[in-house]
This record gives sequence, structure tokens and C-alpha cells, in this order.
Amino acid sequence: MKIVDVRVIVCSPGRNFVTLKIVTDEGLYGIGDATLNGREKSVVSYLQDYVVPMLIGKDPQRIEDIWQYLYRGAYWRRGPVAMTAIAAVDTALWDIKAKAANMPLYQLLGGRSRDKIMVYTHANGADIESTLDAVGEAIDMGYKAIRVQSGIPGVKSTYGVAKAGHKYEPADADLPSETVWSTEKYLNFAPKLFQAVREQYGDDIHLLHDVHHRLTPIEAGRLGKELEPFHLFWMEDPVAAENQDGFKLIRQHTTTPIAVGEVFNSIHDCQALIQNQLVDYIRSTVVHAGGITQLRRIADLASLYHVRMGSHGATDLSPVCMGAALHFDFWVPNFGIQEHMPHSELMESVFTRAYQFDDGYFTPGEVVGHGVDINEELAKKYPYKRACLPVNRLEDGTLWHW
Ligand code: CS2
Ligand code: MG
Repeated sequence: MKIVDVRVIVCSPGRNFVTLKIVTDEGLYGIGDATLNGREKSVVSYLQDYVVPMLIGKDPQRIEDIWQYLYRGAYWRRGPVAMTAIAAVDTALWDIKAKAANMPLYQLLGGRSRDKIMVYTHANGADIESTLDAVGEAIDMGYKAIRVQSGIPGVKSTYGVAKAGHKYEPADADLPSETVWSTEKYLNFAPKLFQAVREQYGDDIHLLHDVHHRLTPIEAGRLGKELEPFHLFWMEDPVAAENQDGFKLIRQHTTTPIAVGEVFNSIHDCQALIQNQLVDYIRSTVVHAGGITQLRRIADLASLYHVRMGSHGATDLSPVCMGAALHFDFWVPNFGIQEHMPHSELMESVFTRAYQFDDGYFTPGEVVGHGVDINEELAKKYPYKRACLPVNRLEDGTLWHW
């Protein structure tokens, strides 16, 4: 088998997506997600200018060799742009291999380890009242696990909270919009939010919370400790993860489980946190962490240290990534949970999918490959439009973590 054509498809059916399509001389093709939110065009260039010409003529069955060729061969290893490009190639090649084997991808990975995949969705509101309503709606939709974010009294804008009447979508402007942050007000407020949710909805529903890298380790220790009575499934990205020693301090202070990794792109980003048992869940996903090939290695390493997988699944990860992630989740023995922010109807008219939601759980479907396809003709109707993630400042104007 030979690769004869590779296309980079950029479209914006409500938000920007980059998709890689690899076509073989036998007529089989595979699809991979290459979307890097707010920096999409850099991956397009990485693929079009360098990777695509290298792939033409190669045997698509040699997934491992192609992965190593692109990773080692660039000389410049790792980084979100390169690893997203490699992930797109890798996902498309696994799709081809599964189609050639006439199997759904999870079968090729080793078969399923579970009957269904628990996902968590988002509930957010401008204040506690409206957030409680959003939690109730998510429960009514069948979700068993819910990420709860709320506007903070006295703070103008808060991470994770949608503008009135809209679904939450972080990349909201041509140039970065600016949000405001107060650690003090947040730390005083967050335990009250979770107390209210537990009081109204009881102990059975899994609750998650995303701190979005905004605290210092000692502040995260305080938050984790104060949230302990509400038994969170996890506290996500409590601190910026460049200085991983910081997690030791968090661990000394709290038993609230910790999740990290949506911005990681390599097994080396995860290695020390896993081996020192400083986190409980790794949130790296197919599209940003080098595809199925590397994510599988991360999961195997994690499994030795009681760490489970909890893939990132915001709307900027396209249905192609979601499809591949669900096959991975179906197989991976040390699965924790999968994030799910629903894509719009428009997005799902461009991307067709085999995966199905039922009562809080997904199944990846029995279609061969990863089961997600793109309608290239329709995609052309929705051209790219630059959309940036916000930046975040403290109340005195200091640029902070977003
Ligand atoms: C978030 C994301 O889903 C999450 O946990 O942290 O919404 C994140 O902000 C975006 O995916 C950034 O692209
Ligand atoms: Mg997050």
C-alpha cells in the first residue's frame, strides 16, 4: 500500500478545525484532527510545507516508523505544533489500518475493556443559582459526571462561563479578549459553590472543577483541602505545570484528586508527575499528544502508578479527535473519564460520526476505522476565520495565566 495524496482541510463551521486526509493507492483513506486552538495556521504550514511531501509514496501500514520519522527526523522534538501535526498523521494512519483490517479501531487496539465510556459535561452560570440550574439540566440529560464553573461575585468575567445566551466557546475574538481574575475572591467563593451543588443534588453525581492553571501550589493546596468535604472527582490544572515540583506541595495538603495534561504534548511532560504519583489523571489527548501511538505509551506508564486517563474533549478538539479518543477509551485498561462538550449541529453536518451518546455514556460505534468522516464539499462553505483565546489579567492589570 502507498500514500498517494494528503490533504489539509481547514474549515470553520462555527469554530476553526484543521483536518488531515491521507489517501492510499488502494482507495482507502484515513482522517486525523490537526486543530490547535487559536494557532491553527501554524499546524497547517507544518503539515503542508514539510510533512505532506514526506508522506507521499510511503507505506501507510508502517505507523510506528512514520511516527519516529516525523518525531526524530525533524531534529526539533516535541512542542504543540509539531506534535499536533504528528498526531493528525498518526490518527489518519490508525484509521486506515483499522479500515484495511475491516475492524473498528478499538478492536485493533486490543478490544474493549468496558461496555460504555463515562463522559463529563460542562455546567456553568453567572452565579450559584444559574449554575445550579445548569447542573440540573445536565443531570436531566443523563450525565453522571459534571464539571462545574461559576461566575465569581465581584469579578467581571470568569473562566468557563459563557456569555449570556451562548454556549461556552473560549476562542471568542479576532484578537485576544481580556478577562479579569482575583485569586482571593475565587478561593473564598469556590467551596460555597460546591457546597450548594452537593446540598441540592446529593452525593451520587460526580463533580469536577477546572482551575485553569491559575493558582500557586500553596493556594491549590488550600482549595483542595476546602473542597474535600464535597468529594470532587478531580480538581483540574490547579497550577501552571512547568514547575512540576509544585505538585508535591499540593499533595502534602489535600486528598482531592488532581488532573493535569491538556496542554502537554509529550510523554516526557507526564513522566515525572506520573512516576512521583503527584497526579491522579492524565488529560492529554489524541490530537495534542502525538496521536494514538504516543497516548498508548503514556497510558501504559500511568497504569504502573495508579494514574488513569481522562482525555481533554472541549469543542476545539474536532469530532475526529473525539471519535479516535472514544476508541482509545473503550480499550485503555486504566480509563478514568472522557470530557465531552457537544459539537453543534452545523459542526456535525460537516463531520459525520459513528459514536453515540446514551444516558451519560458514549460508545464509539462499530463502523470500521475510527468512524468519523468529513464532508469536504460542505467544509468549503465555511472558511477559516481567525479566533484567539483570551488573555487574563489580575485586577491591578498584571498579565496572569489563562
Ligand atoms: C478546558 C478547555 O476543556 C477544558 O478543560 O480547559 O476549554 C480549554 O480552555 C480549551 O480547550 C483551550 O483550547
Ligand atoms: Mg481544562
